[in-house]
Parts: sequence; C-alpha cells; structure tokens
Amino acid sequence: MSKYKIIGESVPNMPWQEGAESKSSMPLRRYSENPIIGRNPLPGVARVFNSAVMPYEGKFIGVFRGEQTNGIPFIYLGHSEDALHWTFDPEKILFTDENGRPFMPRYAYDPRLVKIEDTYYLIWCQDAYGAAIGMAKTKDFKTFMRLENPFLPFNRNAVLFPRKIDGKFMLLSRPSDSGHTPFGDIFLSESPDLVYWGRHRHVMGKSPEWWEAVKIGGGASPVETSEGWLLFYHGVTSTCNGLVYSIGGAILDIDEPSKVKYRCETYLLTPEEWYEERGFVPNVCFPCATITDAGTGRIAVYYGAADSYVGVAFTEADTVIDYIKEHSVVRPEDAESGRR
Ligand code: BMA
Repeated sequence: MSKYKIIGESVPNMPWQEGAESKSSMPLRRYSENPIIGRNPLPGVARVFNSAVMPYEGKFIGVFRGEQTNGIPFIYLGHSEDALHWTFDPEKILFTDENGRPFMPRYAYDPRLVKIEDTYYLIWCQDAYGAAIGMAKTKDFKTFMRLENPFLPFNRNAVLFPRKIDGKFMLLSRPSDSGHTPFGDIFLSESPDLVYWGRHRHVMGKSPEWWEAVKIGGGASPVETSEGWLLFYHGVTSTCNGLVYSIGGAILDIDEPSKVKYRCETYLLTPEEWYEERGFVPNVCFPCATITDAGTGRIAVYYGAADSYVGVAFTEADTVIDYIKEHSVVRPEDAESGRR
C-alpha cells in the first residue's frame, strides 16, 4: 500500500526500470540507457533537450526543444510507443494566431505541456521584445493556436497546473530582468480565461542553500498528490567555471499553492553523469516534465542534460515525498501566502 497517492490518470505503460541506480541515496534514479535522445536527432537539428512529454491515446507525445544547426531553438513534435524511443516530425510546429493566420515565433525554447480538461496547453519561452512566456493550445496535436502574450517580458519557466483551482487557471513563472540571472524567485498567477492574469503571489525564493542560491525556476507541471502539489524545479549555483543547474523538490499547498508546505534543502539530482557534465552548456539538469501512474505511484522525471540531451530519472511518490519531508526547510516567506 502506498503511503501517498498521486491524484491523476493511471498510466500502466509508463516507462520504468527496475533496479535503476541512485547516487548517494538520492530519491531520483537515472535510467541506465540515458541519454534517451542523442545529438543530431533529425536533419537540421543539432540538439534536443529541455522538453516535455505526456501520455496520449495509449502512447506518448511530446514537445521538444530542437536547437537548429543555425543555433535558433524551435519546438518539434515527437511520438513514442514507450516514452523512451522517440521519432520527430521533420518540421517545427507551425502555430496559428487567434484569427487562424500562420504564426511562427522568432524563437521558442524550454516547452512544457499540460492537459487541462479536454485541451492540451504548450508553454514556452519566446521573444516579445525580450524573453517572455509563450502559450498555445491544441486538442489534436495537429493544429496549435497560439494565444497572444499572456505576460509582460521578462519572464520565463512558466508551468500551468493540470487543473483549475477555485475555477481559475493557475500558473507558476519566474520573472527576471532583461539579463540572464538576477531575480530568481517563483511566483503564482491566476486567470479565469488564460487571457487576463492577476493575483500574482510569491511562492518561493532562491535560497541560502548554495546549490540554489543564484536562481530557481519552475520545472515540470506540478503533480497532484495527497500531500499537496509536488513540484520538481531547477535550482542554480554559480562557480568559478559557470552556473550549475540541479533538480530540486517542493510540495505546495493543494488549495493555496503560493504556500510552500515542504521544501527539500538538498537537491534531488545534480550533474554527475557524462551527458549532464559535458555538452553545449556543461553541468545542467533541467526538469521540464513528469509522467506519473496513479495506480502505482511511479514517477518518471524528464530533464534536459547539458543543453544537449534528454535524460529520464525514476522515483515513486512515497520515496520522493518522504525524502522531501525528511530534508525539508521552509523559510517563513515561502510558507506564507505570498500576498503583499
Ligand atoms: C537557462 C535556460 C535553459 C538552459 C539553461 C542552461 O537560462 O535558457 O534553457 O538550459 O539556461 O543553459
């Protein structure tokens, strides 16, 4: 019997590996065949990383950050029978605007994917006179309607919650300045219609813990559990040789997710394997999605590695929630509602 429940779909065919190894008793265990997507996966695309996947019609579908050979990132659609071996559509996703005209962002990166009721939403980073949040919806993964800029620049790492709370869409994001690093806290915003957003509340800040002292950012769409919203996010530290991105874990209040219930003071996974330490940008583990099975409590975390590859790590709700709770340190400004 599981101690904690995942509230969501049963996905008995989700990817899993018995006996996957963990480092230093960490709760996330890497898939032994990582990276699951290698370099040059399709013509004109040098690297695929920081990507999001989900179950779809008994198989799996995903939106992938494809860095083209001219260096500009776009989003490509991928298909898989087992969520481990992927094939990609050769052309990047072409959106339409709200009037049905073709729309192609100037660039698009770090896509996330979530199903709310009967619609799938893509959220990514794009240009709107600076790095900003892009959003589109689809019902069939054939046509994608891009919604006009929901937020002002500069903001990135947006993730939508998989259900409305109190009748409102809820979104985590990480506002910043026009640079790459300052202002590294996660905020919550709500909307009745995905057009008008407000009641912006502080969720959690970068922390004094060194591994996440520079900035943090939402990772995978939060997983609903009996303990609260389980959030895998990224935390960044600075070294004399550049930034290091690790995966962190927190549990947010189920009804008021701007309140942090538990927050793990250590990372859950940090760059240690060759595909995480070596690549276009070394030392990056950047979570963007999970696949979960409510029946067994299994969780697969999908993360970009070294801005070059996609990796998968496995855990169970019981394992990771207990770990987060046992190592939890919540500062008063994270525990409060975040309303000022
Ligand atoms: C962040 C984002 C990510 C990237 C990371 C490391 O700011 O741009 O897409 O993986 O930097 O380069």
